[in-house]
Amino acid sequence: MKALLIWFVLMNLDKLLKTAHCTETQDQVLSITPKTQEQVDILKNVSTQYETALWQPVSPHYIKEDTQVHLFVPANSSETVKDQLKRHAITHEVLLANPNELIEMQTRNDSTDPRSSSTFYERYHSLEDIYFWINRTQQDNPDTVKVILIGSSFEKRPLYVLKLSVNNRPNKKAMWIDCGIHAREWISPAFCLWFVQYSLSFYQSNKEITRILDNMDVYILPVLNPDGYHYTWTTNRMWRKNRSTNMSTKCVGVDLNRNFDANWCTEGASDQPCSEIYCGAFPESEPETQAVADFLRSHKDIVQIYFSIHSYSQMLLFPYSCTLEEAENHSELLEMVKEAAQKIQRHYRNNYKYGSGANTIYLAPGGSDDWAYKLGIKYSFTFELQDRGRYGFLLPPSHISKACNEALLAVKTIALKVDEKTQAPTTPA
Ligand code: 9B3
Ligand code: ZN
Ligand code: ZN
Repeated sequence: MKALLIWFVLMNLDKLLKTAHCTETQDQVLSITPKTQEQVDILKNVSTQYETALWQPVSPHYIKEDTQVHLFVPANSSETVKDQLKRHAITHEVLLANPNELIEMQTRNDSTDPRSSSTFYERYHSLEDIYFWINRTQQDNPDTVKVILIGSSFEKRPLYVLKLSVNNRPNKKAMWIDCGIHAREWISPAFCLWFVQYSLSFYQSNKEITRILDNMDVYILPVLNPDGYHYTWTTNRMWRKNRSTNMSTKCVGVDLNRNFDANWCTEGASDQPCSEIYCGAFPESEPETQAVADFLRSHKDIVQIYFSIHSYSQMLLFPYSCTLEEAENHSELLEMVKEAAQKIQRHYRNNYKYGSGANTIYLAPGGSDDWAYKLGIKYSFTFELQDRGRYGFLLPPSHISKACNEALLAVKTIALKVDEKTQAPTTPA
């Protein structure tokens, strides 16, 4: 018996040691709420000086009193960071004790694993898989799906847009949806795939999607930032920006949602290349931004609705984010997101905030929705999908279907409203 026990202990020594040490040696996500201006300043310092990744807010600049900060702390800075917090009597909670386990769960579930029980659309997919899926989707639906190459990324990966078109009615209008502007927001590309699959499956059986597709073409860009997305699969799950490099700095990447020409690089963006909200050298300096902007400029007469999909925090936003001024059709846009949020509440019992970007999250210039709005696309939206911080960017695959269905309901609600408003009246009043 004793021998058996000794044998057991020896066999599991590594595991036992690891568990005993786990609070010191593992990556963690902490939730910290600074109570005083001093604590705010300490926290700003900690998140910039040590190797950490801010989840919320997006940049130290936005850290303020009595508002939760979500901070990813890698194992090697764990001790120093906690020390600093302790020394200034800043309390923290562990939001995620083992983010690595979550990360591993979400990556091994890719289609290379045939044992995976959930369906293709309830898993996250590598960039290679998504390219493969784009190709196959077009081949399987040659009459409705076209693939358009709109440009390429900094690292020369193709930017493919899927065009869904069920008929050739003259003067057809269109809707645009882009996903994956920010690399770590994995639920976003998952939504674009979900939307395409839903549209192809339920055209003719669901009356809302049928009406939408009968009356408009849909352009879908599943991964706006393929270099960043690829990087989150191979190297750093927390990466946000693209992967462009510049002679004048060692820091990599531009925040593509600060690189559009809408009050570019004013308050709410940074001209520092090492910042997570770096606006780039000039508006549309990045090939990804330029490809999207060129495509929308050349289709601005037909595109009526613009959607950009992000995560996390559950918000339905519309212009402006780049100024506190109200958009010309503010009340119309507010009405639409309000209806969408109410429907989500009723169907899925989940709460989404809504409003203009600047009033609802923060003042932020250079975003794609504001730029599209200024271009003349008067129904322009940014969605922040699930969740509200429980898992943050590491939303487990088991939550994909609910998160996507909520967003789908919001897209359908808004698209139908726009369709209704813009139908030429059949009989004059
Ligand atoms: C930011 C801007 Cl600049 C915008 N126009 N609309 C939404 C946002 C929020 C996203 C961001 O880029 O910070 C959330 Se991840
Ligand atoms: Zn984002
Ligand atoms: Zn976000």
